[in-house]
Amino acid sequence: QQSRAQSVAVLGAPFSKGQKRRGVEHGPKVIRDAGLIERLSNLDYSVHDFGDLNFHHLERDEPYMDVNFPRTVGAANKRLSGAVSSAVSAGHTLIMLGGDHSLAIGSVSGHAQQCPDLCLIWVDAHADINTPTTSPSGNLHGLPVAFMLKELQDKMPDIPGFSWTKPFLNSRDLVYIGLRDVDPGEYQILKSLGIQYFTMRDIDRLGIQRVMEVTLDHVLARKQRPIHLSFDIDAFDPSLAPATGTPVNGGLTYREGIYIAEEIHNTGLLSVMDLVEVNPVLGASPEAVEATASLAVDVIASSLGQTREGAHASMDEIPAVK
Ligand code: B3U
Ligand code: MN
Ligand code: MN
Repeated sequence: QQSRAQSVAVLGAPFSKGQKRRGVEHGPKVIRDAGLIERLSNLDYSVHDFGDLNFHHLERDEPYMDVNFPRTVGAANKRLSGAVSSAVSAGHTLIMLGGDHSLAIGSVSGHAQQCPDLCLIWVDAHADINTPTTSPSGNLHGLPVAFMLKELQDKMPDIPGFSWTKPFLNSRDLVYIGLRDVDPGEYQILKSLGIQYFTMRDIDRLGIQRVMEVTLDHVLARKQRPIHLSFDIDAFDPSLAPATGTPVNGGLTYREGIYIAEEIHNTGLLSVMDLVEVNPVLGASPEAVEATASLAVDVIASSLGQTREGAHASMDEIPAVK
């Protein structure tokens, strides 16, 4: 089961135009500063830090149907999509550091270019499946999943900036974990497409162990396939991850979040992971920012095989008396 890809690549995407609050573009920096690269190197990977992408500033970008910065978000995601696609084709397991969650459009679509049979596990307080018509905010970080789903094709208009991408995912290949703030239109979409999801209430009822069993069974039972894990830090309770744009009370505990990551690692199928929505500007104190960033590092390390029982490859015998 421990089929570990030897090579992990880390790619920063300092981008924030999928929502209105400034600061989330500094996510990659604070997650790196919390020691990400060193932690991954300790896990016996060869770690390739690809640095941060450069996103171009667009002078004019009028809203389209109340959707903000469509061309800016579209161009950034086109770029990210190409970078993710080439990292995956080079054989890396890729960690994408956001940035806001609109970046999943580029990340998942780039991954799908190389792995058309991928499945998607979305860990988030929010479903991020609004269409321009259902969106209450006009923020593109509330829409990324709607761009991906084949079943929503006729509900999505041609948004300027997004002509490069076409829906590629079947709704049965998607599972949500951690939901607790779902808009009316999103609820309608989840129900009418029969999407598998686990709200925080479901986690309370079933326990995280059962939730992961059903999740992995849902996406892997028919076929072993590459996993895309899209992890929004706001899935965690705001007491653990305060430095984020839209915190919602009643989120994942530390242990639930780590357990999700460990179970995904144990499949041996993690191919790309997004870690998004860490916003250092919104932390009430430097400690709040550090706690959030260090939680992000813990989740990434656990997704890549850090265990709570140790298992250090470099020590396979009890050291003898010298
Ligand atoms: N569903 C709301 C709020 C939201 C979505 N994602 C985040 N917040 N982070 C929306 O704006 O679409
Ligand atoms: Mn999200
Ligand atoms: Mn969220």
